[in-house]
Amino acid sequence: MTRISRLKLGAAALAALTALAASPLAAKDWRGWNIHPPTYPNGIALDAFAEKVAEATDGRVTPTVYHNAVLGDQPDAIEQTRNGALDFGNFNMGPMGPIVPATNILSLPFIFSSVDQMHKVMDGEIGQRFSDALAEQGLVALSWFDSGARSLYNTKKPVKTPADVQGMKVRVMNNQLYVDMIGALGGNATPMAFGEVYQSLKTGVIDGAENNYPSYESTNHYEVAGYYSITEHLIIPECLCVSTASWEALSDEDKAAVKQAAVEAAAMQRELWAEREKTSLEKVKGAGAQINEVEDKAAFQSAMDPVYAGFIEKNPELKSWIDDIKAVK
Ligand code: GTR
Repeated sequence: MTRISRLKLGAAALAALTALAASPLAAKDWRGWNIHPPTYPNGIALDAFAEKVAEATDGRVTPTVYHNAVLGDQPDAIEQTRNGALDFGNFNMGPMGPIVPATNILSLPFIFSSVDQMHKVMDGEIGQRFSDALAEQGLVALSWFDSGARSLYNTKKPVKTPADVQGMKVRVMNNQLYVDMIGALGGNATPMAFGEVYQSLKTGVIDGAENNYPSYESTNHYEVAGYYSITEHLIIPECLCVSTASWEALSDEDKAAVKQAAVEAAAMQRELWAEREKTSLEKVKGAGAQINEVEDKAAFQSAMDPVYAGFIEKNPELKSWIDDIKAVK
């Protein structure tokens, strides 16, 4: 074979390969982001999603989940998924707020009366509105995961009244609403990546943070911040979101298979979540964490009035969404 004909053959093979990669028949190796370890309810459910997708699409879509935030912190991962550098991820609606303003409603303290009510809202017509808002920003929300209720914890003392938060340095997720929330209690909020919180608590850079029992436990924050006060100020759902670019590259049949796998993964996650909340609580208690009830929750709620007022002033068009959520019983 002459050099020219070898070159021609090489070029033809390359063209064929390129065509194959662009065709809907080529296998798609999806990369997915997870902030938690693979043994966390979300990690287990995401791995099950990946397996189910590969099976139901006969290998046309082969997702891999990258656990422990190895692909970047949450705001970065959201951005990467929007622009198609990542294919999917499990995202909390907290750090989603700066990108998809409507989702900030889910970050309003005490917006839901219970986790059950949050499920009702997210699984119904209002949930669809959030999905539509996400879709406008390049994310297809296929199902909703549970993230329980978030409460305050710190290295110093039990928090019983808003006054106990006075002067406390509290880590929050990346969203101005949380800065306002802690500010309204007289504390100083520091937005910080999840993975940096342990060390910052340990070295006294911050006094406290806030999260649900499973995250308080899985990150070992309870070892360094032993006072956990049941404020339950935030109930924030999380999506299993796919990049619009990756989604649109699928055939209708594969879209249906991926959607189905995501719905099943969410059902699995919620079941595992309920279990994990109990085991995490047992574990942190067993390790000596002091958990206290907050009797006067109403005091925390009314301290949030300026946060709501500021939000409504900035987003008057979203006021009716708040009323709609409150009307779901
Ligand atoms: C967890 C949540 C994560 C992340 C984390 C945090 O409860 O599942 O997605 O948002 O909290 O506080 O950063």
